[in-house]
Amino acid sequence: MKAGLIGLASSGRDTIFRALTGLDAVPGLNEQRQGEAPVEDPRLDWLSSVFSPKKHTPARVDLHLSRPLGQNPSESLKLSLEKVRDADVLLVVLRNFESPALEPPDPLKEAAAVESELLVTDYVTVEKRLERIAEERKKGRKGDPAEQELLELAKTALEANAPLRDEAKIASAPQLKGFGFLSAKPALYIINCPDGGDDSCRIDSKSPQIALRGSLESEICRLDPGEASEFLADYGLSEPGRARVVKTVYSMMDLISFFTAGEDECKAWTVSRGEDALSAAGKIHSDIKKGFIRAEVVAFDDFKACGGFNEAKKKGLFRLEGKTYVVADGDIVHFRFNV
Ligand SMILES: Nc1nc2c(ncn2[C@@H]2O[C@H](COP(=O)(O)OP(=O)(O)OP(=O)(O)O)[C@@H](O)[C@H]2O)c(=O)[nH]1
Ligand SMILES: [Mg+2]
Repeated sequence: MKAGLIGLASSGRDTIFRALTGLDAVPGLNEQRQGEAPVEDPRLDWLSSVFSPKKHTPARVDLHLSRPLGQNPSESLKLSLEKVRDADVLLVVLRNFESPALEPPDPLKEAAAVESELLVTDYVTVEKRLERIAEERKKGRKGDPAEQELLELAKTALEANAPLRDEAKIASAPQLKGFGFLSAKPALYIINCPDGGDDSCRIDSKSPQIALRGSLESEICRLDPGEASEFLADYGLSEPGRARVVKTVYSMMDLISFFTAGEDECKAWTVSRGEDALSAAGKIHSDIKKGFIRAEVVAFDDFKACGGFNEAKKKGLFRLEGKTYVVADGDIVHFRFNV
């Protein structure tokens, strides 16, 4: 799962990047940066407490921080958004704190400015491609009529300022996937609130949104778990903003986790709801997919109730499943394969 972190200049993109990944963004450097936000999961923690593995590996959301939008239009279109073209979801940072040199915060207006950058970028892409198709046609090459029709639909939507994510037929069309249309990606607004104020701000938008205190959250991210929970309690927070963001991304994208567990490693893996065992095997290694024989599966809750593999086996809770088995959230899976 790859998320692109975008926003206008000074919205607090670096701060939110730090709050989500624990990594410092280099001050003043507008370079694109990458990091990972771990998917905290008490089930995986429990598995590790049982197996005491050499490695404990949570699932993660990969994060790509883009350059700020809206500075120099021609540059921003080309450079700012290039690295997020293949993102599955966009995290859009909106400033909601006062800053001496800047206008008073207006997250709704900022959301509209970002959206309009996405629409313009997509419009340029659509126009270029349609021009290309027209040229090819003059040369007698026919091309794919379905692609052209979809592009015309996209153009009409964009002209009416409608993001492509609202146009189900376009957003999911395989013919258009390669273009990486930005306004077709689901967006999560992160409203970056001041430390002293409250974090109950909401904007009027169809897209999901999370208000958090970015600076505070970027401090929480640096603390060890004990200190962090004290800190959270002091500020009346039930969990770190990072966990809220990751959970929301999981639910927006309809993602679930399954586990592999043993003395070497306890690890959580991300799959889409509805994905089958063969595809899940491919997430781990292409050889496991290629040589797939069976998946041994036990549901986390059953496993926990038994306290271990042996007991779960005795009780017959391990199921042998085939390639088309639909993986469930919390499954503990052992793949048998042969290469
Ligand atoms: N009060 C307050 N200030 C913040 C917050 N987040 C960022 N800032 C301040 O706003 C300024 C910009 O924050 P950055 O995180 O660097 O924002 P950015 O979007 O990466 O900025 P540029 O890369 O310079 O466009 C810095 O001076 C931060 O200290 C916040 O949540 N609350
Ligand atoms: Mg920055």
